[in-house]
Amino acid sequence: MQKKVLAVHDLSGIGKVALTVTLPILSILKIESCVLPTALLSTHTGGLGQNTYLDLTDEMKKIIHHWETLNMRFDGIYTGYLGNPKQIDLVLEAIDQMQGSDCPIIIDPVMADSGKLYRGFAVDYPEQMKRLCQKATIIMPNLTEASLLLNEPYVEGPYTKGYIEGLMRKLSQLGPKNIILTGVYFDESEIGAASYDRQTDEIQYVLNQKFPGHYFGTGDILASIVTGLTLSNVALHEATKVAVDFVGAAIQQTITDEKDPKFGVSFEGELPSLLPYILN
Ligand code: PXL
Repeated sequence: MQKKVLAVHDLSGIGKVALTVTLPILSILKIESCVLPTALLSTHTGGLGQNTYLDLTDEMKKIIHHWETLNMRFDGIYTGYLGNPKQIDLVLEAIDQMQGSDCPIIIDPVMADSGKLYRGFAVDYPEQMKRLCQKATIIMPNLTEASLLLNEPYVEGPYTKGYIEGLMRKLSQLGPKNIILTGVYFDESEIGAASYDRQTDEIQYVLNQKFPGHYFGTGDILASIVTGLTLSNVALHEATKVAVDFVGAAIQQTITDEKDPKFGVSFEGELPSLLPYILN
């Protein structure tokens, strides 16, 4: 049976973040996406000028209530950019009402990067996001989001293994079984992610060549692949490796294409590399 994921993200028209990367990735893995959009933006909020922003909180409430009448049950719930604390409450309601019997909850606590909250988020937002992370099976913060979830000061890289491992163990104590920490690097040559499984206390690092600059949407691509592969029964550490390698290849392609990374990475040509992971 084909699996069905509830995808809770914004729709940014330009910039290849959120739904515009989530949907193609889940589709190529033969997973059905049911979409609960959080906001409609002209572009992402990260440096493409004065983006428009239509908040969809009230619409989300109506959509959830309609779906409850349809008795919807999902095989996975995957959330990314949520605009405000009210949306966190709505997602908690959706989890409560529509979580299937074997339904991983994958939370990408999108709110900050490079030591700073994204434009538009209040200072108490991380505290609200923590409530959602407590319900998660897998959380996928970057290092800024991890420090905010733990109420710790942001530390600039390069990092030590001791620091990274300490963060992951503390994050798993919030509730999630698995942690994937993104943006991990130990020197200026390589960057990637660390995955942690609380059950085995096992940590894996996947690192690829580090390029200067910021590549928008790569966190969303990573989390979408981990979501899809988890639903395809691929184990955490392998899913993380596939996702990090995919992002590395997409960044390489963006550089080859001489594209401005503010407009997102050239990931489309890499999609067929995910075909072997379709669950039959
Ligand atoms: O890639 C994360 C993301 C998602 N959605 C919106 C964003 C960002 C990052 O800047 O602005 C609207």
